[in-house]
Amino acid sequence: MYLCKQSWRWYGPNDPVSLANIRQAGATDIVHALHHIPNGEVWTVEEIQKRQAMIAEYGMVWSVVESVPVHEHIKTREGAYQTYIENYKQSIRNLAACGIKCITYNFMPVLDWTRTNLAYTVEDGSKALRFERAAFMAFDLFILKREAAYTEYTPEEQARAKARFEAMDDAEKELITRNMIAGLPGAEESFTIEQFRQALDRYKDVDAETLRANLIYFLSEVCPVADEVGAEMVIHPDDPPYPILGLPRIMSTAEDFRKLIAAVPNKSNGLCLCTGSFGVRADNDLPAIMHEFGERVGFVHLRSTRRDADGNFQEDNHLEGDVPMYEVMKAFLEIQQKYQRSIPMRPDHGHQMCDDLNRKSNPGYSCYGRMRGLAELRGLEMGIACSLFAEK
Ligand code: DNO
Repeated sequence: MYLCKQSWRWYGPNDPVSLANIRQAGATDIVHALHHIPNGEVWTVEEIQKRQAMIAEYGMVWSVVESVPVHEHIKTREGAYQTYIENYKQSIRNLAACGIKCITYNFMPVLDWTRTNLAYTVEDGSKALRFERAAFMAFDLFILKREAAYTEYTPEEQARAKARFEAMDDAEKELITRNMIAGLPGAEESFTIEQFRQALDRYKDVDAETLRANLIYFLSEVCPVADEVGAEMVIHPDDPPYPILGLPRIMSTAEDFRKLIAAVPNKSNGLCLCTGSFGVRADNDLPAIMHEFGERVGFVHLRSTRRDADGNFQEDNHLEGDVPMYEVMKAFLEIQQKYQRSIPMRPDHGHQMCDDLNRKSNPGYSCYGRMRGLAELRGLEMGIACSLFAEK
């Protein structure tokens, strides 16, 4: 029987959640990136091997890269983008030569994932990540002061944002600014407000179709290399899965991924199925996405969110919230049997709970919260596997 590879994201030697902790959580595979290498430069075999050795010391294996970041110039197709693409190809070759063949990336302009609140206290006293729409609009209209925002929000939304902004004290304004633009873990960029305005400005002539064409160009360049070395490029969906701050977003739905496959049918053009990101939209049917793209699902992030009618969402415990985790896990097991391979999965994000509340960790990447997530998910997997798939 094919069961998932239980993996865990490790940010490197400075991650407060150590490799020793991860091993005790029961993960066997590590998801990792060379964050110290500037965006756009080649990852050398030597640097890759150094990290592999550290991980091997704890009896685990580095099997997924998250992420080799895509340089902004590739997304806007300007400047030295061709050089960055060549460097990217070389990094793929080097990673594959070291045996690491699953490469995660995203194509979100300027910002990677976005939340307004990184420590929202939930009913049981643990802390969760949250996206509060009124606070987000207040940031956009009255802190960032983006002109075009007035044409994008309805008068009712603007009024809600204004009331929310007026209720903020200086500390809250500062905090939301930091949360929005200082770069969440995994994002390779961080900005001041002025730099952020300039970064947004670089997209003023890049609409969704241009961005999609740029992604397709990038894939048509790198996928043949990935095919050749047996690697897969797995795209992470947009988080949140819709346009924000006037920036286009092109990987938010099944239809978005269909378009990518139609344009670049190469085997290596794969998907990182993140249930938390896709799951924020009620129109994304997660088990159906798992089945439709099964052959191309190279990596899975399991996480749940809870959304409300006002456009807010918060991260929920892994088996609660809007994501139908039983159906997702069942579909996940089904595709692994169908394609006869074990696919890496990581418990994505976790609340801060228990001793997490007394120590610092990367937002979303706590120790106990993720350990609870992994424990629940592996129990769910075993239950479904034993009752439905065990060979009689
Ligand atoms: C957030 C992560 C993302 C993800 C990138 C992939 O927690 O899921 O930062 O790593 O978007 O490129």
